[in-house]
Amino acid sequence: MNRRSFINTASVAVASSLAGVRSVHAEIALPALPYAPAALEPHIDAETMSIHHDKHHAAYIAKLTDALNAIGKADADPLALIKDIASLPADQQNAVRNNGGGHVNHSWFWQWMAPAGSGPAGPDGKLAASIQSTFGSVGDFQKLFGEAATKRFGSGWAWLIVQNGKLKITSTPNQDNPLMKGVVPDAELGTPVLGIDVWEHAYYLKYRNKRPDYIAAWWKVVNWSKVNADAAALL
Ligand code: MN3
Repeated sequence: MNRRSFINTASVAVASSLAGVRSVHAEIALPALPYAPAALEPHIDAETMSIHHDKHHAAYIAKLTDALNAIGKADADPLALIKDIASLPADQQNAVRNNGGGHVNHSWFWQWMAPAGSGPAGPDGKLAASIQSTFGSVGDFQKLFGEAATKRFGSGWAWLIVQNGKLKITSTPNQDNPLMKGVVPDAELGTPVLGIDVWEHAYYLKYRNKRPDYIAAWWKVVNWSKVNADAAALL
């Protein structure tokens, strides 16, 4: 390398490192699991939790980061972006929808679970009252929610949402969620207070093709203390 090309190379390196400092580059952090990967055993196995969190969730974050950098929205709140996908450049809408949804949905999902026996065993307070008036009983609610989760064809989620102060069970494909206006039908928009991931990566290692068995076991690790509090604030 002659002196001129060395200087040019060095200048480019300095300029690009300064640009890196000046611009806001998206670096969305993978939220830590709020418990050890084995803490939900035997209902959800440690290997599934580790792969699901460390590999799948991390992959959504990496792809979301690329998409946000591509549209110059590195410092945007992913939750705010996925509420208004239509406002984004057309060529990045799918990437933000899939990976922004993936990031947001999984960030919630880890918190909606907790080690069995570590908190309340079911709905209480305002949530319990609203479940009773809306669905009849907790058992009726769980049956309907489980049906929504079982019937979701392919990959997706079932949700308990609060819509205008009322509970509703919905389901979405892929990584869509009930806050995605313009993606989800208006009648199914609302704030999720509980959701279950029914992608095969959430259960296949332990439950194989038996999605209903996974759903039945998952109820044992629902974090009712969070769900009760979040629902009470919206009902
Ligand atoms: Mn998943």
